[in-house]
Amino acid sequence: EIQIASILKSSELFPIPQGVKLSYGTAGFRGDAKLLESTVYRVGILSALRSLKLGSATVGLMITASHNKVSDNGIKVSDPSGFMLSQEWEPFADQIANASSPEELVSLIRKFMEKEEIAIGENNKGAEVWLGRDTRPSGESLLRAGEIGVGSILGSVAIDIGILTTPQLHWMVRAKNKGLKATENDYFENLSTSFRCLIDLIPSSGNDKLEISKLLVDGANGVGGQKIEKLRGSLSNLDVEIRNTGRDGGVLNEGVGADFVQKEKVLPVGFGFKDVGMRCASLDGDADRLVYFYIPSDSSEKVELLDGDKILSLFALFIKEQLNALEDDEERKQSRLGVVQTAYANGASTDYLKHLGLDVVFAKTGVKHLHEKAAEFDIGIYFEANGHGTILFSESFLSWLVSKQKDLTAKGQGGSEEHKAVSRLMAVSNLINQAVGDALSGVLLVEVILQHLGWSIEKWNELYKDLPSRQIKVEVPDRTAVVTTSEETEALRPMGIQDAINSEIKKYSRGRAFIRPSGTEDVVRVYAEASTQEDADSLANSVAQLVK
Ligand code: NG1
Ligand code: ZN
Repeated sequence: EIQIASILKSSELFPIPQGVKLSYGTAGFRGDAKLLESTVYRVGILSALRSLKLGSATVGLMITASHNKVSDNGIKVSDPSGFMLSQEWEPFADQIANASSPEELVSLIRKFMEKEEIAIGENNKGAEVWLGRDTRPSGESLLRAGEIGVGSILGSVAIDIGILTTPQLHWMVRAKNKGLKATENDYFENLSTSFRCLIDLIPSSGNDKLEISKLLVDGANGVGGQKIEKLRGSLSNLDVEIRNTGRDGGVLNEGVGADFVQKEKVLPVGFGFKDVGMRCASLDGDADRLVYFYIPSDSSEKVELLDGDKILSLFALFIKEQLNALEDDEERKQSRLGVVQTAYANGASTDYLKHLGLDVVFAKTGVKHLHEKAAEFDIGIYFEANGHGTILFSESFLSWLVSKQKDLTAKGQGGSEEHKAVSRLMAVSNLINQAVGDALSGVLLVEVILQHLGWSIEKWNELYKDLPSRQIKVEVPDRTAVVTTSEETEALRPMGIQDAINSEIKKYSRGRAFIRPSGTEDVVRVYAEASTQEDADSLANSVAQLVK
């Protein structure tokens, strides 16, 4: 009863805004920051309960709206594993976020605790929640609301771990629960050490082929550029210039950032003709997405985009090369590596990956879905076209690598190609964030692979040629009117719309198109591709007309 009094009292501070329906969506709650205090407070409560449910393991709360506009904000939960909140808890998140009064809130919490058998008492250790935020000005007061939510569950501790990228928070939560060193400095040290290790393993011939040219980074005026600045000093073999750090008056995600560059296919602010031929990377507002681009010498300020699919392809190629160097059962070797994409993946990338002989699996939009499928492989690489992705290594495969390395060393084969391949795979597993997609670790892995292969960005881009594509956002009165199949490639509702889409698709060579309601914005998304840009544009436009 003390517990209930405590929630009743604190929830009075955070009245729910009228007339908004909140949903956990593709990546947590998002919306106008001014309307989110009650939501963040309530997710604070949820995160404390999550920690209690899992034996007081540390849970993470990240306050960010990623690539959305600066006046928006959002909140998502990191499970103790560092992965996204278990989807089983999402309905509870939706319920409490929408509870219309303190009494309803308390009753929902009570019922849920009973069902989940969560007890608060002297015999239990309290909950522990780490809260991080991006650079949005609304982040600080929202973080306070989250702390009060956590604190309303008796015996809980809320720890403010400051301004971070989303992947840093997930990494730190994961490390903490594994009993590893888990500060931001540990994160940086882990990145620079494993990067160094991969650099040292570059075959000497690869090394001389490419003079290490400067990398230009678009920081989206957000947290990512600032963190690379901190990391830069401890990296050798990488020369980075960071633009759009947010300190020169630029606005977060406005005309900058990975989402802008990928969706609009134009240069971010601060990049222009002077940068022709330079290797450029763009991060999103919370640095969990990464795309590359360059301006070809034959055009004026046209952008050549290397999206998540191309990053995935580069990673797959490199990993496959290492697997090939292992003395391993041939069949096992083939089945160890799998890749996961979504319906937004460019058709040409899927063809390329299949051509490499890889197992390509499709998942619904949203990394929680991709992650799940990637975890089924010894090495699972997942990427959304927008640049969010990572490489997961299974625990059993990692132990296999460790014993392999020991064996080879014992046999005096420490300098063999196989030993090097094993060491590279282990270094990749340390470098690339095992919790979520991470633009910082992604940049480092792309850079070291390019150096390893002696490739320029143009050469990398030639792996395959993207099919022309177009994305459009359509504002509609009610986006939930669009219901898709579980694969998201066919619309079940409104009735008849899929037939109409199909007859548009038929008009184009290599035509493909689909619609789905966004889980993070109040729009319906249209995706189309075809053999020419004009066709892709025209297909997208006619499908958009059907949606309106
Ligand atoms: P929605 O708004 O549900 O399409 C967008 C991205 C997702 C994912 C989430 C989370 C596209 C088409 N969609 O989701 O892939 O990254 O945001 O940030 O890029
Ligand atoms: Zn993001």
